[in-house]
Order: sequence, then C-alpha cells, then structure tokens
Amino acid sequence: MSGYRPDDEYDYLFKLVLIGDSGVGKSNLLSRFTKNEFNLESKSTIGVEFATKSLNIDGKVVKAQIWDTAGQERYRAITSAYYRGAVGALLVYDVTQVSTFGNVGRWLKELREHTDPNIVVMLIGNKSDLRHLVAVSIEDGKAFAEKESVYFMETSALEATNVENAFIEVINQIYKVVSKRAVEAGSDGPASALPSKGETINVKEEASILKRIGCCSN
Ligand SMILES: Nc1nc2c(ncn2[C@@H]2O[C@H](COP(=O)(O)OP(=O)(O)OP(=O)(O)O)[C@@H](O)[C@H]2O)c(=O)[nH]1
Ligand SMILES: [Mg+2]
Repeated sequence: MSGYRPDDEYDYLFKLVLIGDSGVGKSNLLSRFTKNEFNLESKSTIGVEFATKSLNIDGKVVKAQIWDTAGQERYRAITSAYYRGAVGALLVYDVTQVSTFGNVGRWLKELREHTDPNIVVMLIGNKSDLRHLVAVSIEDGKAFAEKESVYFMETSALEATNVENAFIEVINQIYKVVSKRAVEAGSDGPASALPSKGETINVKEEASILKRIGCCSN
C-alpha cells in the first residue's frame, strides 16, 4: 500500500520548549495540543516532561517534540540541557497575573542566552477565557512581542482557543526556515543552527542527562 508510514517515521524533528512562570498553563497547553486534554487541578511540573505530535506540512511529516518544565525555580531541570537544540519556543504568561507578564523579559533573556538567535519564539497570553479577570491587555502583549520581534497570540487551554494555532504557527515558521535552507543548499547563512532536511535533533543526550539527575519524563 503506497503512502503507508509507520508512526515513528518522520522527515523533520523539531524540538520546542515551553517556558514561563509557574501556573501560567504551560502543561495544559501541551496536553491540550498533544492529547486534547485539560486539567483544572493540574500539579506543578517537577523536572522535565515532553510530548510529541506529528503534522503534515507540504507532504512532509514534521514531528514536534515539545519539552515542558517547571516555572518554579526549585523544580527546574538544568537549564542548558533543557534549551539545547531547541528551534522553537512558546513563552507563556497568564493574562490575569501581571507578575507573570512582568517576568517575560527575564525568560526571553534566558532563552536567548541558551539558544540560537534564529529560534522561532511565540509569546502567549494564556487563560483568555477568564475575561472578567484580565489584567494584561492584548495591546500590551502585542506591543512587547513587536518590540522583541517575536510572534504573539492569546490562548485558552481550557476552551481550546488558539492552542493549535499557536503551536502550528511556530512549527510552520520553523519549517519555512528549514525548507528555504534546503532550497539554498550549500549556503551557511544565519539559519545554520536550525536542522537541515533529513537532519534530526539529538535529544537522547539531554534525556540521559535528565535521567541521570533523577528527573522524570512522561
Ligand atoms: N481558566 C483557565 N485556567 C487554566 C488555563 N490553562 C491552565 N489553567 C489552570 O492553571 C493552573 C496551572 O496550570 P499548569 O498547566 O499546571 O501550569 P504550568 O505553567 O505548567 O505550571 P508549572 O508546572 O508550575 O510551571 C491549573 O489549575 C490549570 O487548570 C486556561 O487556559 N484557562
Ligand atoms: Mg507544568
């Protein structure tokens, strides 16, 4: 049967990371996107978890491997292993908690210090369903994103609003850079840290480091 592909076969593997303060909804955005699940009483993430989802873009199978860690400092896994090889990031704040928006600059700085400058970043204002409690306006979110040249969306993991759009936009933007680079084969331009056609990101190394420090996975 032509067109049949086993589950684990893919043309591209992209590592994405979720970052942002504790309680903003990172784990629920991930479970909404990968399993269409939401948990109102989810516990703080300890260490690192990850989940994958494969998409079809331009007839290619693109597998996103999305890493999720604790926003709370004491639960966080070692930073460099978490960020290593990431080609996309979703930086999340909670639209009802001004302090989480206030910390976005710090998260972006840490991300920039540990990743390639060409990483695709999207700022996400989550919990848009809590309309009566909104404390950070959509304009403020947009303005910050424009200033920092990152993408922006408001989402609700609870109502499943924009969650798929946000992840897919990031993955599409990464794919654009990668496929453009494949066309310009041989060039070693600014996108050189992004994976090229058929190349995958080695996550085994990070996974084993995390295992060694007694960290968890899903
Ligand atoms: N109303 C509403 N609540 C949400 C939404 N997303 C997450 N929550 C709730 O916010 C709380 C924290 O969500 P988590 O996904 O665990 O947050 P986190 O960012 O992973 O937190 P850490 O793992 O501690 O860094 C939970 O009670 C969720 O049910 C949303 O879109 N709307
Ligand atoms: Mg979490």
